[in-house]
Amino acid sequence: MEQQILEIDIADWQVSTPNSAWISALEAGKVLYFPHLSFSFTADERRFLTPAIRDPKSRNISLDANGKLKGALGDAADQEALASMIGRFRAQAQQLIHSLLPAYADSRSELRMAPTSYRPMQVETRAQSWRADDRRLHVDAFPSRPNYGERILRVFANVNPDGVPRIWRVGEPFEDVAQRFLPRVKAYSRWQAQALHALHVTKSLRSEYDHLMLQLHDAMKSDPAYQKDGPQVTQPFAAGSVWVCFSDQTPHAVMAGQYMMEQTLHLPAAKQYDPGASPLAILRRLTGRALTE
Ligand code: AKG
Repeated sequence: MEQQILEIDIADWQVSTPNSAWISALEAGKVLYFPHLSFSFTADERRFLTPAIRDPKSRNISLDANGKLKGALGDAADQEALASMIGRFRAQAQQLIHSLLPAYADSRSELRMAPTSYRPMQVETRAQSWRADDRRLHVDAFPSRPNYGERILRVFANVNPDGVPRIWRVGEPFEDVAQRFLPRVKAYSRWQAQALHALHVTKSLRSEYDHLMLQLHDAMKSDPAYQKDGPQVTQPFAAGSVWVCFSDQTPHAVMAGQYMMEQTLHLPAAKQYDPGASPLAILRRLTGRALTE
């Protein structure tokens, strides 16, 4: 399999010379790995390096667009300090994306930031259903929030204080995934999509694109032979490193690690450097249908 990880040796969140080879690699579904770029905790923030800071009722700790912190325990001062730490990561992740991908920044009003998350839990001990289990190779797809082909761009930082890497598996190019699984997926049913919307299972009508992405997500995760023997590489992301990928395109699975910061950004596929490289364009080509009507 072609190399799926591209290492970039910079140590500053502001990229001084954006590079078109990096941009095409990212849009081709590769992971950009910055082994020497890190998010730092202040001495005071080191007290947040414990899973006990998370409210057990929430999966993650997150900071929403209005600066509201969710999912954390602690008094008002703790919560404020934690929000400020997560906000600093958000600003740095945004700076990286804006300087690495200047055309995305030009359409800044269309680059929409999702809540920023801090994940202090250990990956290996998480118990989940197969569908929610991110230790299985998958592409991201949202069951309740149809996105009509909008891209899911994510910035991850391993902030482990003890040098423990975050270990991912990274799979084959999206087009190969689609060619492999499309023949097995259930056909789209518009009336079913309408029923899901009427029942508020989905926040808007699930498009055929969203249906196919969910089917690919489930088909990958529920296939043990693919999980074990499908084309893939194991990639440890070092403590004190950052990586970026389009998680709706790059098959990924997390196998081990603890303490991560994460920022998701959404971008219309039409605003990419090469919209033809997007999952929407690939699926349209392979099915011969518009998928978002
Ligand atoms: C996902 O959020 O889709 C993941 O696979 C999680 C990645 C991670 O926890 O490192």
